[in-house]
Amino acid sequence: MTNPLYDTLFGRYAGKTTPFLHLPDGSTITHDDFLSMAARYAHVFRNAGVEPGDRLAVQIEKSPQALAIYAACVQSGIVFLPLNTAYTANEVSYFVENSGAKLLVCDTANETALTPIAQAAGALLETLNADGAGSLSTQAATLPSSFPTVSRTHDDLAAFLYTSGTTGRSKGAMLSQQNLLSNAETLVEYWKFTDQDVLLHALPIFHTHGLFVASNITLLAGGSMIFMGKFNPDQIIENMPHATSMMGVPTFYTRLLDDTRFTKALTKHMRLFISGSAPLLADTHIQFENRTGHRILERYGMTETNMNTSNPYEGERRAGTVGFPLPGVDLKITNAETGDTLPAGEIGQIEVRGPNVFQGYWQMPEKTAEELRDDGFFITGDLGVIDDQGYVQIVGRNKDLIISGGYNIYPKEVELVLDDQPGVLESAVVGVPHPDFGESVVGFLIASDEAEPDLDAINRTVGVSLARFKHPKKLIVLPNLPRNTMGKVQKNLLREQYGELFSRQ
Ligand code: MLC
Ligand code: AMP
Repeated sequence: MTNPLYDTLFGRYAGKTTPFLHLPDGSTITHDDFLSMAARYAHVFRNAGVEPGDRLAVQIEKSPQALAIYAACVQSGIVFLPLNTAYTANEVSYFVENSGAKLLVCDTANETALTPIAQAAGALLETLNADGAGSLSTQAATLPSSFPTVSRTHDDLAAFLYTSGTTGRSKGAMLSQQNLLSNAETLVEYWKFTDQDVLLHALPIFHTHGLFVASNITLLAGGSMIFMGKFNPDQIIENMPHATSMMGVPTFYTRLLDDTRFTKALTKHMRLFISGSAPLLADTHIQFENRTGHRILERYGMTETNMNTSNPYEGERRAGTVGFPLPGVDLKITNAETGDTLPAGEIGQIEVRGPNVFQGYWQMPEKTAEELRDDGFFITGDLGVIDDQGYVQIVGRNKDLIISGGYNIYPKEVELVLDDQPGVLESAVVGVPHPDFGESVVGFLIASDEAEPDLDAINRTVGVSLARFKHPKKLIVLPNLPRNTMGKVQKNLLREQYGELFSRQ
């Protein structure tokens, strides 16, 4: 009986009282405590009739328990489907229904709103709060602290992560055990993680970055994590003396640079700062080095592929680039029209292939075929160029996507909601530079003949449909939208014209 992902990341710690999670209240959870918690949850899931291969959706605040649900799913062969806590009930409804989840775990605060949604989708519902209380823990308390690991192969699915689509419908990216394991193995070696590492973990654990990159690597290396509920500069600064490494989105680093307590002395002992999920401005890279003497190591990844490229650990970490393709990853730059590979120095779409690349989108064969070629190359939708020394630079996106504070927002999804509002004839949503979030969402509205749009009312309605981070930070009514001769809205002109909207005072 083997389960490669469970055995490698979790099972090997059975009986080991080595520290795994250091919590802000000063307590520590050992590897063995963590495995016992996961095993009890695995029993609850089995007793509820959730079978290997079934999906289990989870929308709860970050906590050791939330991470243990991931381990429980891996151990029992269940496909783990974590959801952003910011998603509204409307959004969760789609994910539960689309994935066919057998069970939804939510916070008790959302139980009333989500119970009818789970029922309509034929899913069971259990609760778990950030403090560990809830129906899941109540049942788990009386169950055994070990669970017979379910046998899996490398090709079996381990997780679904939903990514928004250009048409506005989210797609479930299917990730196999091998996708996750191979990437963790590569990164531990590339970034030289060891059992001496203590990682500052302030990222959410419902996305690739905080869940797979940060947690899987730490587990594989045998290190521990200072596990914080969310990014809070006070907590980061207080805990940094006990850490060796940190991972974050660029907003983490710009916020730390804004804090005068973030000094060279504070970071002197640190081994590594890693950034990803959104472009790190070369200026931030340089400021960080001037302040601390450390060069942030920037890497590039995606939900569908885990990590693809990274700046080197030992060689030159070059600002404004995402480094080299990782070992085992093939990367090429192609002509978007013909698919032909372009020579070094030419800009084109980035395609990647390797054991890290996902298995396709759940029940969307056409979407899968559009992005995943028969020969295994995945069309990322990012535009890039490779320089003469092999460094990959991301220069833009071939997809209409906004990345705000590391979260992805597909304009189409927001436009569909805005277009539906009284007084709105049509809308265009674009991302403009923002000093804190990198990019921020702005909604442009064209009034209908009958009425003027009521912006307050629109903001309220948007709040019911869409997660907070997707809301336009500003709505602007225009007499018309700039269009090209084909009638297509020229979003680039809006981005240029409103580029200074959020610039620092
Ligand atoms: C919060 N808000 C955001 C936001 N996060 N708005 C836009 N973009 C975001 N990212 C909203 C809040 O709801 C609030 O709204 C207001 O902005 C201010 O909130 P805040 O308290 O300042 O935000 P905070 O809680 O501090 O969160 C900011 C953040 C967080 C940057 C710390 O967004 C974060 O942890 N981001 C990480 C995302 C991540 O892990 N991405 C990885 C994806 S994986 P209001 O109106 O109520 O005040 C991936 C692949 C790869 O991309 O390569 O890694
Ligand atoms: P997601 O779908 O949330 O996984 O986001 C993946 C997208 O984030 C990629 O397609 C890129 O556009 C972007 N991304 C991730 N890392 C970087 C980076 N280091 N620099 C620029 N963009 C990045």
